[in-house]
Amino acid sequence: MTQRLTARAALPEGVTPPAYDPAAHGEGIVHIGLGAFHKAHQAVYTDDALAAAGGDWRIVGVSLRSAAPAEELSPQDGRYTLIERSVDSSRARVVGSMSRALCLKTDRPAVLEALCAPSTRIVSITVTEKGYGLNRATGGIDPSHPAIAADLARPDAPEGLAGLLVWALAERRRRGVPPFTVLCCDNLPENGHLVRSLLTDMARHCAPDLVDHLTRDVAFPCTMVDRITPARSPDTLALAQAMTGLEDRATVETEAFRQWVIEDRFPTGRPAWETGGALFVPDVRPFEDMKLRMLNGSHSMLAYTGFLAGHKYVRDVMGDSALSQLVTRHLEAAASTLDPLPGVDFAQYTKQLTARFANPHLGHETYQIAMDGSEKMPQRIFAPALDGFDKGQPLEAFAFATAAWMRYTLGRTDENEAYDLRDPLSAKLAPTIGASETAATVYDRIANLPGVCPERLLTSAQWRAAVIERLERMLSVGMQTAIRSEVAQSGA
Ligand code: CS2
Repeated sequence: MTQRLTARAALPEGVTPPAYDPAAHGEGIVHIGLGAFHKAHQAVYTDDALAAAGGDWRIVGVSLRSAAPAEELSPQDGRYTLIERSVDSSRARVVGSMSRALCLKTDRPAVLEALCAPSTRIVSITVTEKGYGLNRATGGIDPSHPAIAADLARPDAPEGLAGLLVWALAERRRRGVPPFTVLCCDNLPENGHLVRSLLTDMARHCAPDLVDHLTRDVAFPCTMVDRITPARSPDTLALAQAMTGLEDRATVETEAFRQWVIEDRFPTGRPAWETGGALFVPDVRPFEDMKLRMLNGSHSMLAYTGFLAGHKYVRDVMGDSALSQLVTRHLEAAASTLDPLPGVDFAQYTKQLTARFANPHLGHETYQIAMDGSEKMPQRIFAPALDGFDKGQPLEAFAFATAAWMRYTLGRTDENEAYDLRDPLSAKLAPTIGASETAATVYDRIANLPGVCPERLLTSAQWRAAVIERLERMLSVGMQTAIRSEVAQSGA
């Protein structure tokens, strides 16, 4: 039987072990959202910081609902193999920065204690866009979000992110323990401000005397996070075993590239993340805009078009010359909505992104990226479209991406095969059974859903016509042909 990866397991040559003794370092961070992205990103920067500068900064990983991540990690002493895949090499390293893995549902007392421990100075978060229960129009809570509704009903037994953090911050104050810094690592614009406004509104409803404390004493630095991390597949597990000779049920596969830009506001300290290459800046916003609009925006566009054109992986999209031209067009259109960012060359960034997307060793599924479109489109496509609109720039690239998303929400391929939308708004986005829809009725039905499309785009006849024209083509000739005619029309 193959031995399991643990703290004691011997690693073969070529697999990098932690360059420090993990057990000699205490805990300092609770991370909420124990998915592959955290394990490929913040946990790796922390691993590098512990190796370079030490400190009691190991991570207590917490998932809110699923017990699987803790069940995978706990028998392995929190260790896992990270496989970093560039175009010409694959490297395996074992990450030692995670001290424990817990699940709120099954280990509630331990999670609550970790959140209240004076040693916990940072709570970082990756729960995906839809995990917050945010009402984008007000910046406050969305009471119809299941976790928000549950926590409003029982604030003393929180299940969701907002309820849990408000509870923990109140409990720390009651115990006389200074607050932790809240570090949002999800792809949301001004993510720190957004989480502060979410928690403040939650507190207004269930702990009103905490509101001042939240606004005055708790730091919410904004961050831009980047590392393309496909969902784990059976091939990832097999690769980890082939590279390490050990069984590792918690392994993660990712690209070699990584980037982290952070506002340096950590009143109770932080790991030396700069030793792993993190960049500390006074204002993250321009970096966030660049990444959300260029990387994530073109990702969403290529996911909807690519999935419907029959491309399983992003690398296949990049091998389709027509579609890859539209990816470049999208990147350029998104770049032109940005203010100049000193030290960053957007043309260079575009080249780097297309090379990253084309990485032949990453099995990054278009279907994975296509998930949760209603939560992603506003910051990725509509915000730059609106800026472009205000500046009088061409809107074709954004209209094409919007049409592709709307086409995707219909839930059937051009061959009439059904697929699951996987979107919190699925029920509202999906067409009414039996309804006969045209491009215009699909557009009007979706664009007018509350909170989906910004008002000023909604009232633009030019925008509406540009999206409908493209959606009409996608519906009548199919995605593959629509892609080719978009290229022909645009001269991309
Ligand atoms: C992707 C992101 O799934 C998606 O929506 O666009 O997860 C993307 O891979 C990361 O943000 C890269 O840093």
